[in-house]
Amino acid sequence: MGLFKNIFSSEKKETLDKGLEKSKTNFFSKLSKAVAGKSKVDDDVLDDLEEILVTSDVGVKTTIKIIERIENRVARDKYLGTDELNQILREEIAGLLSETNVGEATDFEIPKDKKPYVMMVVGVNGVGKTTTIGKLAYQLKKKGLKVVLGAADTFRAAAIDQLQVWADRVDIPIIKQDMGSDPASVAFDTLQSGVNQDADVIIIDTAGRLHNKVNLMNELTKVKRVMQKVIDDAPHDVLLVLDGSTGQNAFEQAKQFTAATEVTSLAVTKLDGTAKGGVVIGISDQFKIPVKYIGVGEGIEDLQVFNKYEFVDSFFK
Ligand SMILES: Nc1nc2c(ncn2[C@@H]2O[C@H](COP(=O)(O)OP(=O)(O)OP(=O)(O)O)[C@@H](O)[C@H]2O)c(=O)[nH]1
Ligand SMILES: [Mg+2]
Repeated sequence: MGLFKNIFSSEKKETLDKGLEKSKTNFFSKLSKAVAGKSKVDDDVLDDLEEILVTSDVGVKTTIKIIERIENRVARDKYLGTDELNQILREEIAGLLSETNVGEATDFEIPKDKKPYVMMVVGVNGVGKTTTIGKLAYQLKKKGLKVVLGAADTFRAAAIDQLQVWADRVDIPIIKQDMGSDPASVAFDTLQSGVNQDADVIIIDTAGRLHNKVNLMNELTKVKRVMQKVIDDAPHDVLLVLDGSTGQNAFEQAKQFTAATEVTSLAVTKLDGTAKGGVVIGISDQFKIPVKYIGVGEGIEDLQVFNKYEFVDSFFK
């Protein structure tokens, strides 16, 4: 099928295949039970499939759309063998996701017309913001871009240290202040420094935990406003990081954040070691905001540019 052009490096594919292993094992063991002893995709199989998709964290809305597509196909083709079900799922889910085509990247790159390109990374605590920033900075630096980090999560001393560790690992500058200082002030300093250093990309880490949610959202708004004193259209990208291993919780967080603040892209982390990888299918179907990156491990190389076809291909194989 032409949809799955082999444009991906085999190494990337291997990491993805491995990362999705648990999700796949979970899905296919349920699916093989559901089709055991049945040769034809009938109403019972479809009922079971619906339940399996929902319990694999694809989400109810997206599951309904997938089932509808497969029902249409059954009506059209009259006889669909259960042995074809994987292939059909692959095709129909890829088809569904291609309907919400929101500018998909194929490589780590940033728009060239903004320099410095300012990214602000947001999300609740522990989802993988700092780690994602480190991995992303590494990839961008590999592309020859000059990257500067800003430690605007001043809520915990360890948060600043953790970003410092990544800056050292990637060997790039970091702008920071003491714990408890004003995050907006750190962001301001970082943007100024980035402009002075002629940086290509600035990535700002933010706190995921404050005394309450309203505080957090107010702070993010303030950080943005202060950035605009240095670069009037910054931030150019607000990247919301979601922990894929929390399944439906990741959905909820995406809903809440996108309602409270402007988010322009998504990263879904911790897809390795979870059986809830199906959540990415639901998120990329239901949010108008593109999933740009996925985290498939804790290592520096374990961030991938999300490609939905590749993902579906890996998942249903
Ligand atoms: N397995 C796995 N672990 C990850 C991934 N991304 C992040 N982690 C781990 O998740 C934990 C939390 O990551 P952080 O980057 O500190 O998360 P954070 O959002 O910055 O957290 P706060 O600073 O507390 O708000 C760390 O132990 C990371 O190593 C991933 O893709 N896979
Ligand atoms: Mg952090």
